[in-house]
Amino acid sequence: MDSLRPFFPIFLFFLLTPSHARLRVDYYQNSCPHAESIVRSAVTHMFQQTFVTAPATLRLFFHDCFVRGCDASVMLASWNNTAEKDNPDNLSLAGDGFDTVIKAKAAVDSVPECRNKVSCADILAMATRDVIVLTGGPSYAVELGRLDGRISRKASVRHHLPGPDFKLDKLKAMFAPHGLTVTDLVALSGAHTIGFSHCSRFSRRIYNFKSKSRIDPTLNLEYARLLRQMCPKNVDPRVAIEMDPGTPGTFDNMYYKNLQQGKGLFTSDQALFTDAMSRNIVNVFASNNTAFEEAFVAAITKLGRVGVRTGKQGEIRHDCALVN
Ligand code: HEM
Ligand SMILES: *[C@@H]1O[C@H](CO)[C@@H](O)[C@H](O)[C@H]1NC(C)=O
Ligand SMILES: *[C@@H]1O[C@H](CO)[C@@H](O)[C@H](O)[C@H]1NC(C)=O
Ligand SMILES: CC(=O)N[C@H]1CO[C@H](CO)[C@@H](O)[C@@H]1O
Repeated sequence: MDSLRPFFPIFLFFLLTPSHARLRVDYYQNSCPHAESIVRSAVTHMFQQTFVTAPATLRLFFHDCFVRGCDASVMLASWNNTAEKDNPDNLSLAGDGFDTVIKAKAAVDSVPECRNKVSCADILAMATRDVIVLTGGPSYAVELGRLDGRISRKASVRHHLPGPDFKLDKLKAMFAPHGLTVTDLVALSGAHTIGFSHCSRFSRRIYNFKSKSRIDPTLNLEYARLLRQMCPKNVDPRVAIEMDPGTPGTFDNMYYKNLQQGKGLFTSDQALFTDAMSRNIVNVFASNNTAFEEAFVAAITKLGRVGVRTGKQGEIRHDCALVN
């Protein structure tokens, strides 16, 4: 027994040392001590100009982290349209999220001591926390020290982002490899308490469902009728509707109360309540906003650790849209 002991720590060290080991909340303390307040004021300024800053930035962070890790690869542009952002799913990535990071990066870089010291990936992580606070959600300390990636491929997107037609099994299978549990999945889905969706992302649920009424039976009928009004059959593809009809501008637990009433916009939302495995978590978050906020902060902190690059695996991009 004793003789085995030395092997375990060594073995575990190589296999289990998490890649986020070097993230720290005070990472820029010496190199750019005011990084957070500079980012916050740039984000606040953007938010005051347009509300979409908030949902667009929050969603951008999710997409960044799920595809090749939180390395701002989602922001890279390519001359031949082969980057992550060129994936058809990009329609959902409102330009405001990109603008927010670019503006905050410019604000940081305008301070001489900070110039080219703060990564785009970290700025996106900070901006995400800031938009959550600006819309009434919880504040939290953001772990920092991510480097920016050099690779971005359209083809990586399809297999890494969940679709709105996913049910719990597929959602779980996509979150688990990132160390995210069902509780994390339910909490993070609460991000749909703000923001917008294009009609095409749920039109099957209101027009083409395999049921007599053609409407998904897990959908609240009154809500389905309202959705049909807002999204008529030949709707302009640019039309986008609020995902949380209750309190669309506020980051709160209304999303879960909606699910209890069959008002989850996507199959992937409603499935969290339909499936007995996660229903109780939805009920807890619906009845206790504090419980939701705590779980959300824990989950988004874990999300921010996904595939983090350090050392030679990355760089601090000078321009968030281009590798150095
Ligand atoms: C659980 C699986 C998820 C699925 C299937 C999903 C799917 C979608 C879809 C289809 C849209 C609408 C896009 C459009 O038509 O414009 C959307 C919007 C959004 N999603 Fe998710 N999402 C998921 C999880 C998340 C997570 C984890 C976050 C963040 C933590 C997030 C944040 C957002 C936000 C904020 C919007 C609104 C974007 C805007 O208004 O610009 N989603 N999501
Ligand atoms: C697009 O550009 C990238 C980077 O320059 C290159 O690696 C890739 O092969 C190009 N793809 C096509 C289809 O031209
Ligand atoms: C709500 O959740 C918080 C955090 O988990 C917990 O401390 C509190 O006791 C809960 N409140 C109620 C009324 O259950
Ligand atoms: C906003 C944006 O970048 N839209 C692009 C999304 O992807 C399609 C095709 O992949 C492009 O045609 C759009 O310009």
